[in-house]
Amino acid sequence: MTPREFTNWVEVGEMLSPKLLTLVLVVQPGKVLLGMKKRGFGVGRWNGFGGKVQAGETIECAARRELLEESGLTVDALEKIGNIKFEFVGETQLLDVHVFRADAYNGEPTESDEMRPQWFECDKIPFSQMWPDDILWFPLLLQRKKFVGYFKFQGHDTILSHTLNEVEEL
Ligand code: 8OG
Repeated sequence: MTPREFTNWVEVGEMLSPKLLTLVLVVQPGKVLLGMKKRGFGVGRWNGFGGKVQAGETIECAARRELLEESGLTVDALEKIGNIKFEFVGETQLLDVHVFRADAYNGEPTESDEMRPQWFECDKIPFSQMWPDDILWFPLLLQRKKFVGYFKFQGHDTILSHTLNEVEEL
């Protein structure tokens, strides 16, 4: 990114009101748990489990709550693995998604009103039925590499521009 692009990026980012969201990917050797979103934002797409951070809640508490509500699972350790910001042309909200990885879980994946969970082998992840940015950062998550990204969308299917970088710390 050039200094000029960075300045534009900061200016755009500051004009948009941020909305905090969580996303948890449960990973086991050679496979990852995804859920088919049954309603609302991202309906019809496979995704990790997550949602909005509520007032008075930490981001990690929100991640655990949403994981339990949507998949029936609890986890001991949640690893902060990514932070992705999403801008949608014509919309004033900037989605600020905090991505976590969990490698051990308790319970059995259970269908909820919102999600139908299913395990996928890591070489058969259904990227064509996922948000289009996921194919870019999933490999980092699976290799346990931390990352930050910014995606500018036109509608829900087209990425106009993006940045994605590995980082040491989040
Ligand atoms: O509560 P709700 O279901 O609306 O929360 C949206 C969920 O979708 C939340 O977990 C964050 C996640 N999410 C986005 N954009 C993207 C994206 O581009 N890729 C993936 N994998 N998840 C996303 O909001």
